[in-house]
Amino acid sequence: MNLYYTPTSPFARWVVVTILECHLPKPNLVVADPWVFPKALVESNPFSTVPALTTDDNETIVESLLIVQYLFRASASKSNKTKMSHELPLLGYAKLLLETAFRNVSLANHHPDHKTSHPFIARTQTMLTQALEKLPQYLPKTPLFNHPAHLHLAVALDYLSFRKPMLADQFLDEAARVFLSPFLERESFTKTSPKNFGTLLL
Ligand SMILES: N[C@@H](CCC(=O)N[C@@H](CS)C(=O)NCC(=O)O)C(=O)O
Repeated sequence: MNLYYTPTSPFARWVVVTILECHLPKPNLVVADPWVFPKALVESNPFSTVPALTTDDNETIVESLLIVQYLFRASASKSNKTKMSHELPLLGYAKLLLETAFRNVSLANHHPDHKTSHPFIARTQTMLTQALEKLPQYLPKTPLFNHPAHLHLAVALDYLSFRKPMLADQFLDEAARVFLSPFLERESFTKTSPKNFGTLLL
């Protein structure tokens, strides 16, 4: 199996920390910059997005949630008790928090200075503010490292802290920081930081 990814992709990061923390089957990691339509990636995924997983049956699975779901199903370990269906509301919240932050950052970064601001920049900023106001409702009391939804929330909050520091300062209170900090100390997180992810071997 090959997992196409970029070292800065928070979606790929979630897939890989979940593989490490939940002891899922380990694909080969293949760096592919989706923005330049690399041939190998486009042959498998015509949308040229990462993460994308090619299986041993030569099928391609795209979308981080589906990749993690596939790897859970493929997991030989019968002792793997974690079920993706647990805490779907939290998983959905964390997923959209990351998707919305990523869209906001991408649009702002690629926005040509001389044009009117894309309406999705303001819209996604509003979405993020509204969603972060509800963070205390979603925040788990105890961080679980082998839990895909907790891992996703931690990846999303770390992405926000890095890419949207003003929003993070405003909304990540003491409880949120207490939740996040033990994840950041895990090997799975340090190995998948943008600085280290490019050289990670699973
Ligand atoms: N919904 C997708 C999001 C994947 C995504 O947007 N990946 C970014 C890299 S972090 C990408 O491939 N961007 C290239 C593009 O959108 O053209 C998932 O969960 O896997």
